[in-house]
Amino acid sequence: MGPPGNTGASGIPGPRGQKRDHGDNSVAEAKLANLERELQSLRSELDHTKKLKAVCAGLQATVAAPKNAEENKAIQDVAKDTAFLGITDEATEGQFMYLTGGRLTYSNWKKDEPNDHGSGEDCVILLNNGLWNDISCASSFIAVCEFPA
Ligand SMILES: [Ca+2]
Ligand SMILES: [Ca+2]
Repeated sequence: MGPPGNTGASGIPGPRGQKRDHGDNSVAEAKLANLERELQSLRSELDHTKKLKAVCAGLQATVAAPKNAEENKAIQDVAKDTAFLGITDEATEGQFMYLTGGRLTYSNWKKDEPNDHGSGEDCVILLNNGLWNDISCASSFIAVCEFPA
């Protein structure tokens, strides 16, 4: 076998990139600031639903979510007060799902609810009268935990 060949010559350097225009970046910066703010509010909303889940998860249970009128009444009787249900539309606005997954199979909305009022309402409470209202996940209410039978 012969000796190894010579190293090839290095290639011609590519053309210099065009100098960037130091024009107006303030529009992009403002957009970025807006996005950051939006992200922050989304994150805090997410934290609240996570907390809601965590309330019962620590007890190997889930936040109660009625699947029929009977269960709705049962939760109402246990709670004796306005209480969070294990239901949210945080993933897709207007499409309420159980915290445990799956689309709602039963609902008992108050008239004109859910209305996603104000800056958004992605959690659900059971009112004293048994009807439901969507509210901000940052609100404070009790939650009823449901233990697997
Ligand atoms: Ca909503
Ligand atoms: Ca509402």
